[in-house]
Amino acid sequence: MSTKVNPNWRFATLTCHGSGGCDPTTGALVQPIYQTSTFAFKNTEHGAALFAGEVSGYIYSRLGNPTVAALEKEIAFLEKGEMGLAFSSGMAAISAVIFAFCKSGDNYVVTSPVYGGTHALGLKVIPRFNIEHRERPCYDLSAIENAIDEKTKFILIETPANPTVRLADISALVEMAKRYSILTVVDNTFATPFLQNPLELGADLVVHSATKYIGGHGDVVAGLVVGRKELIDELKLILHEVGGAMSPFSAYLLLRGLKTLAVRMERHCFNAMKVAQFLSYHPKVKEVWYPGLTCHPEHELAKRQMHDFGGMVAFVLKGGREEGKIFLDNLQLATNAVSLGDCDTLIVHPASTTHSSYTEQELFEMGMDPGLVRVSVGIEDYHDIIDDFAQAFHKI
Ligand code: LCS
Repeated sequence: MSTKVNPNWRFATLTCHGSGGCDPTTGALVQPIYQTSTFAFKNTEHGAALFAGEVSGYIYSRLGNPTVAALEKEIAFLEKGEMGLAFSSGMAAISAVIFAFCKSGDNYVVTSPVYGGTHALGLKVIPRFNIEHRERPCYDLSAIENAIDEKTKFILIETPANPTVRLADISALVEMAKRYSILTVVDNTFATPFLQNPLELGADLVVHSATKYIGGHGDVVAGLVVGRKELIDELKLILHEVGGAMSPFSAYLLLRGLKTLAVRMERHCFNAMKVAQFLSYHPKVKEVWYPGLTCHPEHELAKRQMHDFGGMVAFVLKGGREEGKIFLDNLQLATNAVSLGDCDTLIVHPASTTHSSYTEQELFEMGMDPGLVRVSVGIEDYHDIIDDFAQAFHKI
């Protein structure tokens, strides 16, 4: 990391150089891994002062760790927010947001579709605390507004949405939330700060499953949140007392991943467009969902809200779920696995895996064909991805 940062540098330069500074103890350019659970006090008085918050410093790695703090600084820098906070997973980050801002009797509104884990958390766990999760279609502003009442604390916006890649209008939802004096929280996992900066559009918090594009190499499970200090302080209380802290090694891997975020995202976007175009002309394909295609219902919004269209593509085969199964089982390059944002192409059938917490009726209500196949297009040579798809289509 360079010690000087020019604010006029473009995103790719900023990801490489980071927010400036190096390890204060050694000058190491790459953030060292402080693999320790605890930190020695200078004396009893120092320990008491640290606990009382009278002096700053590290106490215990659930409460803070230098490697993790370096990552929190970087993600806040790239998301253009005041502070970042790291969690052990994206779900730990999302659940902390709910517990930080809702109490018994409150509710929050969620744009639908949403990652199946967020849906399951809202339907199976959150109601035990008498908190209500209200899912409404991401493209239906009046349905979202009608779900807001005096007990609503925030709107959770996942855009582009997992798995159909539909979009929600962040600016319109921010404007709506401000009218009701509630918060907006954007799950920026699919887009990353390379493609959109929700905080610049007025959102209060950004959350990430950093497991995905931020890490980028499929070797870490992690979550991140960015926002104003007063909101991050509320989240810290939950993180510190409930747990769900990120490990120093995960933070190191994510810092490493961030350095190549821009180049990886450029290639993901380029390849995804090629794959989406190939699929849209294929005679065995019924529908393709990719924000970069003019037929996508939110294509115009995508052009306005995002710098490019992302690496995620979804499609439905004419032969539905049965043909989808044959297709998936015959792929050689693409791996049939959950998760996304890795260097290599991953492909999955959401209705039976990532979104199996949705009933058939719920899938129907959110306009998702049960046969939908989701592709996390990797950074391989796109010709090889397309050739692999072509040979698997031949097996149907
Ligand atoms: N938000 C989004 C948009 C996600 O896609 C996921 C995970 C999460 C939050 C949760 O993050 P985690 O706790 O896993 O870090 N999505 C997954 C998926 O589509 N397949 O496997 C996990």
